[in-house]
Amino acid sequence: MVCLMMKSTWTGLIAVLIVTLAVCPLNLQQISHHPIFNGEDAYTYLVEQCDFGPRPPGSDNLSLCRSMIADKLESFGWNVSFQNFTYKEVQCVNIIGQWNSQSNSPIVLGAHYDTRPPGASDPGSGVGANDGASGVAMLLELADILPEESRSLVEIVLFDAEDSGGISGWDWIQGSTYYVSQLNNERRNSINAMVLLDMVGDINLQLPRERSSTASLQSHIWMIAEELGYNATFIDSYRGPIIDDHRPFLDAGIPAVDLIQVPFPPYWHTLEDTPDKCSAESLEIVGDVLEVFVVEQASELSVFPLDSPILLVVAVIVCVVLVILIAYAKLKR
Ligand code: 1BN
Ligand code: ZN
Repeated sequence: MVCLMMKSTWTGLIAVLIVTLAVCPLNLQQISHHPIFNGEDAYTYLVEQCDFGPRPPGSDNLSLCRSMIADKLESFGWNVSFQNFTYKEVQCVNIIGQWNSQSNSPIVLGAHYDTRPPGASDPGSGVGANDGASGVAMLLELADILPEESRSLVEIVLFDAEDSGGISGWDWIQGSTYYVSQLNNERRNSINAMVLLDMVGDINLQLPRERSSTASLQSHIWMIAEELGYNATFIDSYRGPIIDDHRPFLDAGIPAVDLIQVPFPPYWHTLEDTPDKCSAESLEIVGDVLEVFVVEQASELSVFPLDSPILLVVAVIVCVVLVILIAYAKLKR
């Protein structure tokens, strides 16, 4: 009898193991996703933007840079559209990259692609290597390397007119303000997460938790950074709040996180914001974290419920208990 019970138990356990192995490869692959984000490629995209020179709203430099960004996104297979708006008589343009133009992607990844013009209080950000080009560079590299199955979860939005606050009566964050104003209810409700990249390229990059960001989303990102060993960059202290392109999303009830270096580096809004202040290593650290974040979201949104490790453990325990009960029932007969 004992022998029968053990035989049933082992048969059951082997069955559980086979079922688990059959359904798990997807899950295991997602959990142990090894990021392939290439910081050197991202750094090249940063330099390519700076080569256009200063890129304030309405300028020819910004227009040329916009074409370059759109061409790159399209060459990686993304559908690109332009969202035009006028602010204080200047023609401004947000760039939107979608994998599948029909779908309501739950993740919006954003960065501003304009640079700050000279004003009365500062000389502007010049070529804006960190303040402007770094976030765009990172999103271009992500657009190239994200696994195909996770791309439809993402909408890439590159905002115009973020950085002219206080100059000629301009306010900050006009591109993101316009983008959010154009979302209908269905689309607004379909966005689970907005992640903003702003000033993410500094050689000595330190990203504190920006105070107005959505706490749960921020903690999720910081947890991934810790798992990847990046807690010297994603530091566990609070700064801000910062007026930035995540703000209109928060105001519309959309969870949003700003990844931004605070305190701002000494070259911020000066002509010294040049590529030599940035590094491929910093871009790769943040890019790795974002890549894992997106791939993990793809896993969590997967139709198969056992993609959750906790559910999987519970399912295995239930199977084992069932096998033991069946064995006991046979033993009693
Ligand atoms: C970020 C980069 N910002 C400007 N350049 C947003 C900002 C607005 C930061 C006001 C400080 C004050
Ligand atoms: Zn700025």
